[in-house]
Amino acid sequence: MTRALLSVSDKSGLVPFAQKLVELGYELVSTGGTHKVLAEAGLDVIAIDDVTDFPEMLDGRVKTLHPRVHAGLLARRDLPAHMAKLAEFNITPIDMVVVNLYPFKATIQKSGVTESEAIENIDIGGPSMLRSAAKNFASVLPIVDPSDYDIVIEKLQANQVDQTFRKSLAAKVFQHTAAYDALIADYLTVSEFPTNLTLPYEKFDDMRYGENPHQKAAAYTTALPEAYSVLNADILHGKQLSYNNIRDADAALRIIAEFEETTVVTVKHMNPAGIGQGESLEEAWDKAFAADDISIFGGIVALNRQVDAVTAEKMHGIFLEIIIAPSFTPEAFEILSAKKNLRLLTLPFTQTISQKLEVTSVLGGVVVQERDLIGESEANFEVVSKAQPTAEQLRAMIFAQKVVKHVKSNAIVVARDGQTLGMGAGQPNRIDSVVYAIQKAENKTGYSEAVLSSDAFFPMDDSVAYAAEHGIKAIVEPGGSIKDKDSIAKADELGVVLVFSGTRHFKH
Ligand code: 93A
Repeated sequence: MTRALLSVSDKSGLVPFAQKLVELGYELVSTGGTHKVLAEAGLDVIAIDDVTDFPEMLDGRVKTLHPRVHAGLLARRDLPAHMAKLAEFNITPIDMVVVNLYPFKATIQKSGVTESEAIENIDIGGPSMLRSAAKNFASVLPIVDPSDYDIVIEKLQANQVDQTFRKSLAAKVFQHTAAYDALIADYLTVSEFPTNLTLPYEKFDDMRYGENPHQKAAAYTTALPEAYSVLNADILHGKQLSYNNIRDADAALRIIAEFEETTVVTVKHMNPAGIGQGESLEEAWDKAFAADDISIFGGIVALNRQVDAVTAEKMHGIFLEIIIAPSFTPEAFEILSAKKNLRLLTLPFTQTISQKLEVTSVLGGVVVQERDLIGESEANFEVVSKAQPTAEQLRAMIFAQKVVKHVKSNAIVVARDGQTLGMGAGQPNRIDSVVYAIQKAENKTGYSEAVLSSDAFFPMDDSVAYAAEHGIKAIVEPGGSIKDKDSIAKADELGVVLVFSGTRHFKH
């Protein structure tokens, strides 16, 4: 007779599955709660105590951790010595393990959970049985996921349980127990950069493709989701987000989190295209749009206030991929949802970004760092030129600094208070980014009030010279170059304000 051991915390689908196993000729063995459910459903089921000849003990901490269980799972059926050993100790082989684990994640997500409650929900016996069964997948079926019950029954009925299927179930077990342990490790870890970096991620979605159509892709969320995340957004309208959509929307969320004022951010290819602020959302939109009325096409818009009908009407005229906001008025939703493919996303904007490690892939590994969450403050500014900044220039500098940290280096932002006017992004040479940003900005309304911000220091005085010669009156950069003196001298020679922010904001 074939024997299945069932021990599950999540009892959904258990009874019909067990019934089918019985029909297929399995004899059932089960632990306390699982046994109760099966017996109540009228199934013949052997109690685990009768197998181990030991009572469950230590408040259930030791139920199945017994040689009668683990030898029954681990014995190699192809080795006569192993089978003889089972016979010698009167141990019945176990051919299937159906286990899902104590709900550790759900427990630590409960508000006010104590550490001892969390620890009690670390499953030891369950993963042990799963791992024993998975190691011996050649002869034992390990089933960890209730959504696999149907396929297992189908395969058993059709006599199609082959090695490939067995191996896939075993792989699933080790992925599952590894992720389970990773979350426990994460919960208990105090050191920021542990020797083994275990990141518990869960499949969020398969995607049609990655950055390009020939690249396969999927998205994963952290096991404990972050509320302020594009992966947590409600998609009110439009089709599934693509790989690039997710990254662009993420960039938009990171940028808009800098601002409490009514703000509109547009993003293209992870760089801000235009950012505007205003008394009303409509005014903020007008400024963001005017900041770059061409690049915005096919872009992503984030707004940090409820989208109203007037603003919606204005956005409706433009081809956009995604609009993301805390909410939409019913009129605004009606206007925007007329476009079939436009995604409308909502998300709570009350969240601040928490300090978590950011992981970036390199060939053969990852590098991990803290998020760049340092705030911008006039208190850190040092005026190094003879010319002194006006209050308005200082406000514009803070605004530009908040933007420049989200632009790919070498990053230059030309902005006035509450509106970007031009940007230079990702040029390998800083002066090229300066030239480009000014070119974009210099014919726009408000350029006479504009300041120029740089994400890193100027290695030479050419950036200051170029900016000043093109009408820029105030510049903010971190400082720290051995040639700072040249830049300061150039600023004084040309009569522009130069402020050192003290903080570099590379974004590679
Ligand atoms: O407390 S345990 O770590 N010790 C064990 O020996 C053990 N055996 C099974 N947890 C153990 N289990 C877990 O009990 C299973 O993984 C399953 O999640 C749960 C099922 O318990 P019950 O059948 O009493 O509801």
